[in-house]
Amino acid sequence: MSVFAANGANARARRESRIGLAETTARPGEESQLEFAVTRDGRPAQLQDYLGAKGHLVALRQGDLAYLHVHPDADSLKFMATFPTAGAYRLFLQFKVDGSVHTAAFTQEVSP
Ligand SMILES: [Cu+2]
Repeated sequence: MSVFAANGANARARRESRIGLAETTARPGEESQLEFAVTRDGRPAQLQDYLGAKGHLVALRQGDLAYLHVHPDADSLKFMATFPTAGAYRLFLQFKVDGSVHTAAFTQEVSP
């Protein structure tokens, strides 16, 4: 788990909110489920629609910055993503809580 940094100067959000990525084994060319959890004061945060989805996930491959962009099913932060090759990918998750859009970064290793 890591504390997410708010886009603006939102000290309250930084203090009380956490976001985590469930440990995932990702293999190249296979669909992987990436599941995030956002909590405020220890309870699930109320996610708001942002650009028509509860979340937006972009993954950038280390080295050549090849990327993919996926959306979750329905009201969850569960994303199905297929990483094309092995390597380290930097994930950027965007979501909206209390009218503010947040971006959180994670690293996902993809191993054959
Ligand atoms: Cu999107």
